[in-house]
Amino acid sequence: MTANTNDLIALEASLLARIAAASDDAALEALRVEALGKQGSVSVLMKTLGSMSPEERKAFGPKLNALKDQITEAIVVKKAAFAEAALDAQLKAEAVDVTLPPVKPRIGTIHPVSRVMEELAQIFGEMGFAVEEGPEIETDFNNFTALNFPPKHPAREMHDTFFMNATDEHGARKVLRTHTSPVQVRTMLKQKPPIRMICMGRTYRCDSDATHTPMFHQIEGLVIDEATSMADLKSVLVAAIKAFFEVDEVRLRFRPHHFPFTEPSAEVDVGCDRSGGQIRIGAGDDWLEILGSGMVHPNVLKNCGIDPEKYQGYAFGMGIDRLAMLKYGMPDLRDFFAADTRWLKHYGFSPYLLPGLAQGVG
Ligand code: 2NL
Repeated sequence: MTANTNDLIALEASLLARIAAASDDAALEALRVEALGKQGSVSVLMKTLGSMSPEERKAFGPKLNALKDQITEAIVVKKAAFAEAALDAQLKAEAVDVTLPPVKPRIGTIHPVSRVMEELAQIFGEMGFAVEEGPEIETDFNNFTALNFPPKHPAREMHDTFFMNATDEHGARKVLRTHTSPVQVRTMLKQKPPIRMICMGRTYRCDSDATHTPMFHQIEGLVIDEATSMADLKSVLVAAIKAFFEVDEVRLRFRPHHFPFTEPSAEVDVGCDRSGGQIRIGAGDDWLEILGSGMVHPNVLKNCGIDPEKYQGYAFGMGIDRLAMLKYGMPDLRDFFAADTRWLKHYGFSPYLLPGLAQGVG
């Protein structure tokens, strides 16, 4: 076979046009094999050089080489263009808009009781109270004896208290704590005054009806110093209740009462409005009992290693579940512990919104 310069020009034009028109890498590779492969159109022409006369070879060889180089180059350039386009497409597909808000994973909601505990920790924390914790299974001493409960006090009865089979080192049966007070006992036993603390958590009583669940939540506060008074107690409670219910004014009414662990003791009512079928704290001229309080009984101080001649203190206790019902309008206490995800979805709080100074506790 012999080829002339016109054949070369035609072959070059045809190959370049097809390379330019190639739609993908595979088409390009097929063209490369067709032109430059062992049996390729350009390779076959190369082989004819051997049978040419020196003059023909001198005229034809460089042109053929130039054609081969040009086709090789065109394929390389086109391949690079394909690679670049592929990278562009990939980058576009994988693009992330870092200015978008984060995708919120579905991790459930914060239970209103947990939320109220966060709010109370925030409120009392700002007033200088430390948050202390203790175990739910307690000794008879920490739950009753240290708190000045006489040995035959009705609260110690089987039908009020959940007794464990386990006993302490004195042979007394352990109990599920009936209030959070043992946390304060523990704190007084391990810490010197001044003490300024709250504790919150689960408490247990053998009681179950529309307004009582066998497990419920309490917050208690304790302040011990050389000079504390019912007036201090009242100012702390007024500030805390205002902050918790997010109202500018509250009225508190102290009614004389009896607790074994305080003397004097008072139950505290908060001013409220009951018109319109719901309770509003702050406004109105009605009263709602919300907490118990008093000056710590000297016997309790003594039992906890604190000198009642030098120190005195005040203490208060509230039910957290009821605080949550009042603030967030849940009508039935039993729903709190039913583990119904629809209730939790409705009344629960976003884990992304925490109570704080800037955003308010509500
Ligand atoms: C209530 C009443 C109260 C206390 C709790 C307390 C703790 C110690 C010493 C003295 Cl260690 N007092 N706590 C005092 C008065 C009342 O709670 O109705 N709670 C729901």
